[in-house]
Amino acid sequence: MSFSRRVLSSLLTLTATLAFSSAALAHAHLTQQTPAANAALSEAPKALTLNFSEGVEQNFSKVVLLGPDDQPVATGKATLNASDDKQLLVPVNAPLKTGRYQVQWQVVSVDGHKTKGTYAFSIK
Ligand SMILES: [Cu+2]
Repeated sequence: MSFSRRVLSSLLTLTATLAFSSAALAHAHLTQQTPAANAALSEAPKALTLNFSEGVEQNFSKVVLLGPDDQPVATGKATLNASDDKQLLVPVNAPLKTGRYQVQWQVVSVDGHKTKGTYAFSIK
């Protein structure tokens, strides 16, 4: 490969990498949540709030709360904040006992991409 071909080839690779990472940035990533990840609460939350970097589709978004025994806790359906499509609200119906809880979320952003993740908090 000649020098100019090698330069061209690395430029193409760089362009592809940049294009890929800006597409990845457009996905809905969890930016902030209440209760916060790894929070140790003295009072059980009445709801979970999840904020994303992009708008999400309510009908394709799901949040599961697992209790200290790893069983799902009864929650209401995840709904979008009426004035902010980047925020999902999940009412917690059952009184939560002491222990560690895990939140498993899965969303589809308005651009159609799926993302998911987990975080935990505990009640003292
Ligand atoms: Cu995306």
